[in-house]
Amino acid sequence: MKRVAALVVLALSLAASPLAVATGAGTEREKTPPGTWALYTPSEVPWRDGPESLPAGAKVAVLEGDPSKDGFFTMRLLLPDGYRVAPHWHPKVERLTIISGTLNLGTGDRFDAAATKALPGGTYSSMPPKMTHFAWATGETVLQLSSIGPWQVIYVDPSDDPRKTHRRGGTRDPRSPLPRDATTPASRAVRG
Ligand SMILES: [Cu+2]
Repeated sequence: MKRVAALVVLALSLAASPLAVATGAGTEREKTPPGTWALYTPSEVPWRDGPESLPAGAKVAVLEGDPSKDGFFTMRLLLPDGYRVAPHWHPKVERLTIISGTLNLGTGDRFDAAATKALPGGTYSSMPPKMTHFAWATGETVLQLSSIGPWQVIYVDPSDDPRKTHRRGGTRDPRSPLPRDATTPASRAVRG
């Protein structure tokens, strides 16, 4: 009896472990298929470096679904103090909740740190597709995107796209789906 209980505890802890999500085979969607419980307490959020579509220094955690695919997803972004994202747009609605810190968000094609609105923790934004915007962070800032994938970032100035610097000659079409990196290492393995 005791052994059964121990096995159950082990199975539960494996299922909830960020490590299991980060290293397991298959996509994030398969880890939390519809009808199963995706639960992350703050210390269990599976942060890792990325995504590739944003400048280096950010962290990303996929909590539900697969942002590179069609369908609902939830992911978090952690931006260090002073982090900047150049003007860009998304082909789909970007639904954003600020969890902590302050995101300074501006609209338009030109980055202007002075022309932003300070959005503190607790803010919700639902931005229509193709609206150009840019942002910078005051203090370490955590955002949550809960939206319908695929999530793509298209920079107004392609030279702002950090994916270009990863590939010689910048052969990648920025309009093609989000790089594998934007989801989970698991799905990277599957898709790569
Ligand atoms: Cu955006």
